[in-house]
Amino acid sequence: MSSIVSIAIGQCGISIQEKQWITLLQEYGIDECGIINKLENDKKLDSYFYEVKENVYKPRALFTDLDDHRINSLQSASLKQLFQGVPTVYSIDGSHNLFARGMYSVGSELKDEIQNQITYLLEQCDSVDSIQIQNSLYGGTGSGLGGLIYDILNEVAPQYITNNLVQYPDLSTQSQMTLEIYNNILGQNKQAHLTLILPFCNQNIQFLNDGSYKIQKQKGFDNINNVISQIHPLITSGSRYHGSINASTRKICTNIIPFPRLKHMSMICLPLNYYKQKQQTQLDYIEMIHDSVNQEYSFFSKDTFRILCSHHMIRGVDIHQEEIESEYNKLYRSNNIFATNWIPNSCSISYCNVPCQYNSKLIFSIISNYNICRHFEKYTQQYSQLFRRKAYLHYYLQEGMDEMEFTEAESNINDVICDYQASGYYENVVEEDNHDDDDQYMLNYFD
Ligand SMILES: Nc1nc2c(ncn2[C@@H]2O[C@H](COP(=O)(O)OP(=O)(O)OP(=O)(O)O)[C@@H](O)[C@H]2O)c(=O)[nH]1
Ligand SMILES: [Mg+2]
Repeated sequence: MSSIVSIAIGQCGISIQEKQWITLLQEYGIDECGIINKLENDKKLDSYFYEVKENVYKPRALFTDLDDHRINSLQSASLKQLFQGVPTVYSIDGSHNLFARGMYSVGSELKDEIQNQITYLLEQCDSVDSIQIQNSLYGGTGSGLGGLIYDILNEVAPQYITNNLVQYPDLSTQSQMTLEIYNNILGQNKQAHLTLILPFCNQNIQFLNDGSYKIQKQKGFDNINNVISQIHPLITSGSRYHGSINASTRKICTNIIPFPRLKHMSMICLPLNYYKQKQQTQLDYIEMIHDSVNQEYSFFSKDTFRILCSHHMIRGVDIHQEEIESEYNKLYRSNNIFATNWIPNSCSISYCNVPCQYNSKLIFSIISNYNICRHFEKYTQQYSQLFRRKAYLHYYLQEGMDEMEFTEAESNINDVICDYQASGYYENVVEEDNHDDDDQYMLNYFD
């Protein structure tokens, strides 16, 4: 049985992962002390958990941070017994919101311990399905310590799938922190060896949740984290459960990554993303199929999708494969969506016959499209403005960073943008102009 190792980095990563373990406990029927209540045959327990003694399970997880605040609260939360003995590696020095402290000065003191813990977790697995990393690229810890951990993984586990569920800045709003622009690009530069990157924006998820951006601050991140916590177990469900046409994590990655650097996906999960808009009883696969390529339901950006390729996982009961395939076929050949036409079967579909605990019918879509490229273009521009004047650079250099790394990061992101453009970005824009004269956005965008 293939196992999944989870690594949480910084406050955002740890908070989301804490919720994810609650989701997984419910899915597997394990209580908060790690004791299994009822063994079900279709549940592959040793994927996310490992058995420490008879019927007692622990998460295959590692929690890391550059301060002890969030890690300490894990020890006092309702899951403290579950997390007892789960490795935590942290410092009390803080990142000061600097990538360089996570990657170099403070991070380097933690490097050996993190490497040992990751190696130990991997050695505990009979075989590894994938390594999951959860963080934000806004902060110094998520980006810097994240970058260090990406490097460690490339050193000790280059053969495994690494997927990074990562919080990206929202395209439509102002920055929260000045230095997030540096942290973000420097952190992304370190993602070169990861297999799959799954970005989400808090604002978009909150909007899907209750139709308002504003409520987020009052409510904290609980709602958002609840939604995100359900995503990772879905990606691996093809590896964990029976399906008539099943797709393991590796199979999905192979189909949706036509070029090594184009690995940033948009995700849609229905009915999760409908939230209160639609009742469970109203759900039908045909309508969900159409919404599964609608950017309005995306976790990342609501900009028009220009689809390079996609994978749709249908999970549940009453699946009529032929009907679903024919509907996707019609959709991808229609003028209703912008899909690349030079990849003959750009839409792959898999079926998992074990429904998830919340929904009897579910479609989880991973879509490779050009929205991330817009984000890169906007952010590199801001980054270059700061870097040209060497603003804030001294903080990073004091922590042992070389100025060359700033230049290299800028150049690497520009290479990714070029790869997106070479894969048909402009062609899609021309197509759209023919279809929709009112959409001035892209015309202005390239002026
Ligand atoms: N969805 C979600 N986002 C969060 C959460 N906590 C923080 N964030 C977002 O993550 C970004 C900051 O990242 P943090 O994880 O707090 O920072 P960090 O990685 O710990 O880095 P430093 O604290 O700067 O060392 C901000 O954009 C927050 O809005 C959370 O629990 N859930
Ligand atoms: Mg923090």
